[in-house]
Amino acid sequence: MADRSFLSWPFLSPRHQELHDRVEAWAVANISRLSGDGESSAAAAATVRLMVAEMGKAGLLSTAVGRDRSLRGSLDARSLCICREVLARHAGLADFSFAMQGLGTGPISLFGTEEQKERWLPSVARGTTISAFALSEKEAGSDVSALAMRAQPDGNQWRLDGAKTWISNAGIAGLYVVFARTGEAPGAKGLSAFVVEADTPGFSVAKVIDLIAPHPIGTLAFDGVRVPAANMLGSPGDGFRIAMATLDVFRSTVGAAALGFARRALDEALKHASRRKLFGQPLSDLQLTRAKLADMALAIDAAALLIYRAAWTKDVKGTRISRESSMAKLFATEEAQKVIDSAVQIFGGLGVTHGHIAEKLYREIRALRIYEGASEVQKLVIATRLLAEAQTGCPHAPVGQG
Ligand code: COS
Repeated sequence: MADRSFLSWPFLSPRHQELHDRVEAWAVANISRLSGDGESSAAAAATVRLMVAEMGKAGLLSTAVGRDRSLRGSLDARSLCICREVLARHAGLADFSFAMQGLGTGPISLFGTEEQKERWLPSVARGTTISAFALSEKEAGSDVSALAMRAQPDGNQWRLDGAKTWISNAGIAGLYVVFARTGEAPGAKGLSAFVVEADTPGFSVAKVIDLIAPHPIGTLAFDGVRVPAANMLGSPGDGFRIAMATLDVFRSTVGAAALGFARRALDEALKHASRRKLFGQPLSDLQLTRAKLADMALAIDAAALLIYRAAWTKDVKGTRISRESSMAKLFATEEAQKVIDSAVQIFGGLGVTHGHIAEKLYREIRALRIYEGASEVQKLVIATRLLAEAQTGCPHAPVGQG
């Protein structure tokens, strides 16, 4: 049984506890039935389709897209973190299915007009449309301001040309939020965000990418894709800020997914260490094992504190949380990698056996230290905010827009 003590921390309220229990009950009742056996990209895509549909029916996705009535339509970072933590503890693809419905529509939830929200969010919340966040390009993953994809005005439309890669849900998404250069200014200031529906002529999936822990991901091609002006989010030139503010919310939730993986690794390691006999005693009686377990638990609690601090700051203080969410993602993902590695070590040979839970977690966690900003990028964000704060003396000093 995973540790629940964090649910009574002051960052969270009774409605978060209720959400935790609801998601946990859904996960216990449904995840193994929905998880396919195969470990290919195609099998993962089929599983994600199924999971999204079932999560939609169960009402879980309204939290992911900020359509939860009790929250009056806003994204609640603590709820997102709780859902991701619980789902990741059960299965990586369950977390992925939930998270991408949120990230893919995050720019609409945060920056869309009421009309745009009404147009695109309900079907994503119902699980009948899958969404995707299309930012990265071959030469612009970490360096977003180097983005090359173009969008040019064409009458009452925009014409999009170029390619995106490493796009989660490529091929199964019905809508993509796409960032492209509209050229108001050089670098970060010349980008805009558009919603592109998958059946728009000129749009195609050029390649499916196979990962060590498969999930649907690939390369997209845009060849004269025309979208109405009404599909632009915000104003021309707002794209970089929209992308970064969306990532500010979702980066702490990546930390929460890592936390879920780490909690599972610790739970499994505790059970194994108590049962396994070695040198005439349980493995857990060995001091070296105890030291490992203590380090794992410490990393998990520290990560949880950073994650729920970041989420609380967004929800309650409403200030920019670039520093807090980058710290949460950086620490939680890096520490989860170590926690899971320790679990593999405690399991010994079993831990490196294909299909074993520790082996699966070992593959699942790796990508989280890279996507939505690699650990190195998180350090840049933290240092930039620190320097800005040092100059202004204000702990949540805006830098430019923000
Ligand atoms: N909210 C609002 N505005 C923001 C912001 C945020 N979170 N972050 C930056 N901005 C603004 C800045 O204030 C700055 O505005 P001014 O020029 O008016 O001061 C502008 O945007 C440019 O910011 P900055 O100079 O920090 O941009 P850089 O090009 O140096 O980029 C990094 C900074 C590297 C941090 C950014 O490109 C990044 O996060 N990269 C990783 C992207 C990523 O996660 N990729 C994975 C794809 S999604 S799976």
